[in-house]
Amino acid sequence: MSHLYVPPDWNENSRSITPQTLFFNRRDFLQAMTAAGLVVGGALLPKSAQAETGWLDRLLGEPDRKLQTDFTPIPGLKRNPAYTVSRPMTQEAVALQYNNFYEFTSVKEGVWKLIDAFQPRPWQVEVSGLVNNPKTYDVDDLIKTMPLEERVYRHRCVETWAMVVPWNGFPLRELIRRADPKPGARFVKFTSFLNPQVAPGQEQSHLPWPYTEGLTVAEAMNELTIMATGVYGHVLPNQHGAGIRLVTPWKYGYKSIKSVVKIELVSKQPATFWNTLVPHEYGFVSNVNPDVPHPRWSQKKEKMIGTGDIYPTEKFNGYGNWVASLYA
Ligand SMILES: Nc1nc2c(c(=O)[nH]1)N[C@H]1C(S)=C(S)[C@@H](COP(=O)(O)O)O[C@H]1N2
Ligand SMILES: [Mo]
Repeated sequence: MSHLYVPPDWNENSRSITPQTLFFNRRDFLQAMTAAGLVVGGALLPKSAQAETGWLDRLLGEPDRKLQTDFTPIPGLKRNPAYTVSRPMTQEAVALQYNNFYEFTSVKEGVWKLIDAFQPRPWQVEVSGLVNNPKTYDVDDLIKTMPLEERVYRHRCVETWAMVVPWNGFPLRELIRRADPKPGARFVKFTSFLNPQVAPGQEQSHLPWPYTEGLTVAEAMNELTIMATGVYGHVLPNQHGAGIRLVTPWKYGYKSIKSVVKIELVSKQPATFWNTLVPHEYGFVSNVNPDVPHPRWSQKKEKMIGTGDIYPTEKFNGYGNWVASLYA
């Protein structure tokens, strides 16, 4: 049985969206990929860095399979009404089948197909560095002890696709307060897992694994910044970055690092995955801004996955009220 999330504000508009098929079909997938010219890999990588091979063979070698949708709802989860989005929610089946997770593949439509070997439980996250109380947490304990809430946020990928999803999790600042930063802490460095045995993309040695990201301490302490332990009313499915991920909705999607194993308070701006790989395309700050084009495309508009609806891109992805003062 599937238990696809039914949003509390489910409206006519989102109900009329036709979800993608819940079944993976190799032939249709390959036809779609070839038609879209996507056989080499994801748009974030410039052509010169697109050296991924092997994903096609892996996909062809596996049987067609059904998308997992039978997630257990989190009881008593409350939506925080302070965060509303004036666009329809993205259908869960759409978000589950269109992911950026380069540890597995650069083909967004193929991530969910390659993710079964990934075991996100038990999942530990270390909070350390320039803090008085370093500690390693078990994610299931965090889910029980942190102020868990649901927040509907926009998500804007630097590639111009966008979605609206209900994350659940807690503000990162709660975790940072518990850690009690020392005076020299100015940045927060995030590190994702490293395990090429389950993540075939990590066999690509020209990429700077593990995936890393960073924020200033002020950005990390902003009330918008959350650590998501779930989405659509349940825990995170593998492809969305289980066991725990960062969500910074005013920044391009690549800042929202998935499957975090370490959060460190540091004194210097940390190196990050995309900035290390292609520094002239992906800066450290990476706030959504329609007036600053990507070197290879405009950022003026964005396309909602699932519906294909096009909207003008907003500065700070529409979250200026919360974050503009950080950059004044
Ligand atoms: N570890 C890791 N985190 C990551 C990525 C990745 O490849 N690896 N991709 C990023 C990008 S580019 C985007 S747009 C979002 C996509 O999140 P979603 O697949 O849950 O929609 O995850 C971000 N976090
Ligand atoms: Mo992205």
